[in-house]
Amino acid sequence: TDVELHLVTAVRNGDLLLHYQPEIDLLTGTITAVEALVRWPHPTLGLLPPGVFIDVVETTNLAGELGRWVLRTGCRQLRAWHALDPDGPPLGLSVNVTPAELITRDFASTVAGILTDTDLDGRHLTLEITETAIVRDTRQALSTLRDLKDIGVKVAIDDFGTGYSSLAQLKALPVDGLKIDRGFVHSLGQDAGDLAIVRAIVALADSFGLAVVAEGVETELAARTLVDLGCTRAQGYLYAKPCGAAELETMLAMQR
Ligand code: G
Ligand code: G
Ligand code: NA
Repeated sequence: TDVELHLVTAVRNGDLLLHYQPEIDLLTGTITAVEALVRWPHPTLGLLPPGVFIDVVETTNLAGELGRWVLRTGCRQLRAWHALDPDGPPLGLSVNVTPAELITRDFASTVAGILTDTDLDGRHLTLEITETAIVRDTRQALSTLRDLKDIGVKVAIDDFGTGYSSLAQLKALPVDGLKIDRGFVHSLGQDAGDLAIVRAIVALADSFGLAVVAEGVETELAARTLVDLGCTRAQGYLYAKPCGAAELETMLAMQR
């Protein structure tokens, strides 16, 4: 289709844009990391969110190419932000990885190459994976995760609590963190079920030694409840929507 053709060209030429959404330390109110979120500035339809085109990317074999562009662009930007504040606590970057990318054999070496090219230390990078990849090809996913660990990159399971991986799989996975799905977070403090689920996820993360981040925090009540439950890192519209690099840079400057 027309959209597919345009998208292929946009990905090939790098005519895409990254937005960044802050991840907040709830105890200090500071930005500790950002999540890169891709946008497609379409010539006639405007700035398109990934929901509109990520499926096309998966079905047209563009996932690898798009993923490499996002990683390279995000890592280069993060390196530039580190240079602006060399003595401050180093900002982290989270990048979403599609299942197709994660189960590609050379994925970890691709990441290693991008880290070298952009002169970025891997410990500042967190790759957000989904349980889908693990279910689709457990062997290859595990092998890639071990290689990523070797190069010092962190991995978090995104949308945790909505997928199909078992606790047995979680136990065996070399990951560093969990991101609590926003479906459990947006009504937190008003819904007994969500409270029980988030409490259980935080306890699970604690006992596995995993970092835990809540996404989709929209109210002060949800934020307070998270702190009460021991989850002190969060993302959501209450703090900031995804924004362009310049706007994020202004926010970073304000907290220095
Ligand atoms: O920004 P928005 O809410 O439209 O994002 C919708 C979904 O697209 C999110 O679940 C997010 O994980 C995914 N997404 C955003 N940016 C990227 C990206 O760079 N790569 C991949 N694979 N997925 C992304
Ligand atoms: O699942 P993932 O973390 O990749 O999703 C990121 C998407 O979630 C982004 O597209 C972003 O726009 C959206 N998002 C971020 N914060 C909030 C929020 O507080 N509420 C809602 N509804 N969506 C959010
Ligand atoms: Na994500």
